[in-house]
Amino acid sequence: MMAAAADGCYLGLDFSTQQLKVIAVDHNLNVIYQNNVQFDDELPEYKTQGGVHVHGDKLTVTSPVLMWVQALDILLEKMKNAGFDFGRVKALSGSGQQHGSVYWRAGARQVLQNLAYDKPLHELLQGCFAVADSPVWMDSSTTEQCQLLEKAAGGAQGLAEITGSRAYERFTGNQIAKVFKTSPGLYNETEKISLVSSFAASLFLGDYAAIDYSDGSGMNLMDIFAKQWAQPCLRATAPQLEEKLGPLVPSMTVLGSVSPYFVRRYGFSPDCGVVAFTGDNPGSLAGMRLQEGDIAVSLGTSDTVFLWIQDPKPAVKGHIFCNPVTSQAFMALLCFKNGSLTRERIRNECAEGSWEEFSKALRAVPMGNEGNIGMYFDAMEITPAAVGVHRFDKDDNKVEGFPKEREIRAVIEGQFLAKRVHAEQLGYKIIPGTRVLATGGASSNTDILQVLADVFNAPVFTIDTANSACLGCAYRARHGLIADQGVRFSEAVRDAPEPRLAVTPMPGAEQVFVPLLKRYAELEEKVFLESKQ
Ligand code: XUL
Repeated sequence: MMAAAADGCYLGLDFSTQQLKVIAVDHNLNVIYQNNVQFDDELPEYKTQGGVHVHGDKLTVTSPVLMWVQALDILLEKMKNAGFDFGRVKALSGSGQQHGSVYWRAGARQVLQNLAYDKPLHELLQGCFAVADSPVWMDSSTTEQCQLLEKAAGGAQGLAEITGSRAYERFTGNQIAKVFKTSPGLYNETEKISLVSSFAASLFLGDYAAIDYSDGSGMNLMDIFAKQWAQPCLRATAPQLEEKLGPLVPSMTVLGSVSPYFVRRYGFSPDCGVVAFTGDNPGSLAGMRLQEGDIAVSLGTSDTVFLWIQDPKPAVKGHIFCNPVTSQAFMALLCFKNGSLTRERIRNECAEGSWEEFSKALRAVPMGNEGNIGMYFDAMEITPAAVGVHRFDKDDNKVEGFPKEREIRAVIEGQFLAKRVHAEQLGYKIIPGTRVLATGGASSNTDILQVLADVFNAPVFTIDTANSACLGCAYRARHGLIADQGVRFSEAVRDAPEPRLAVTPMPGAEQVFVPLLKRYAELEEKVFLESKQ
């Protein structure tokens, strides 16, 4: 029997590096169920650490694809045993760790279409994968392939202008090129290549699921503006690749209904829709309900920034992806390696290890740090590729050190200036109504958030993103069912919990920081060029 609309619920799954997660939300978007399967603990026979195998060269990193399949068997069994009513699920969607790839052997599609419901998926699909160990995003063994691809696409900037990113080792095209080069036999046995996301969708669909625009943007193979495969990139990667990749679809596409296997084995409704799966970062953007003009800043071991961008300018730093909640916009992802460890080092050296003292110092020195600027790249930074501590006085002269309180303000202002500078270089614009959404460890410190609000001249809200990718995909499942009626994602998730307002910018912040942003950009470029020599 079909569940009444008000009883319906939506599932979001997240096939991430260390675990598989599920969240169910009801019609009002309240979370009604969540569970997970930890790969290392619950599937010890695969002998993974943190969900992966790091190979002898330390550069190659893979995960057994059958482990992911078996994790889904376990998760669904857990849900069944907990009495979860699968018949209520109106639609499901999901996300996968970005960039990872799955190689289906010739004949696998037939197996997917004819799954015997009395057996678990991992038994049925045992012979279906030409490559047993899927390359994942932690792999960095494809430098040679990256160089060849950039050459074929007119250089790093040329490739970024087509695909949204310069060549990165973990990006799928370069991984596929390596499989073709090192194991041409296995490549030729492969009838279909999926991303982790579209592979997971294929399991539910009982057929090959299309790759969505947003996760497809993490491959170095897609023209993100034309939303098609970029032929020069395909040609430079491997033969017959377009056939093996299949079509690209908007991220909100309903791909079909769940396969009869799930109806008979678990009691799903035959009408339960499968909405295209996407990457975990796009999934998080949906979970955070980022809107036009918003920026999300995750303050963790490394700091990550997500942006909603209308008119992107791809660069050799950062990534531009198609936006997962509307085909009319883009998102950008920036990663800063020196995050909380650097903040903690300065706290230990200048504030006796106390966050309270650290906060006091932030309050004691006026915003703008009297024109002093610092860059603290303790480890080789990603954005930009530079290392070392670099301090400048108000006249751009290099200085050896700052007094303790000034050093504390310099590290926080420097980190946030960098985020705004790089965001704007990718085409991000602060607009009236812009919100900065902060998350991660340091987002509990209001004085740090005050600096963030001042540098962006926008209010800062805090959000909990522990499960944002998974939750975002439950929201996307709901939106997918009504997207073709013209309902926007933001309308579909209006009832979801709101982020909490933490701080608003101080009067005069824009006047202080506009000149500093310009100086920071110029000084950082200088540091970057010096580092290259
Ligand atoms: C993004 C990336 C990681 C993975 C993590 O480019 O490589 O964030 O998506 O799962």
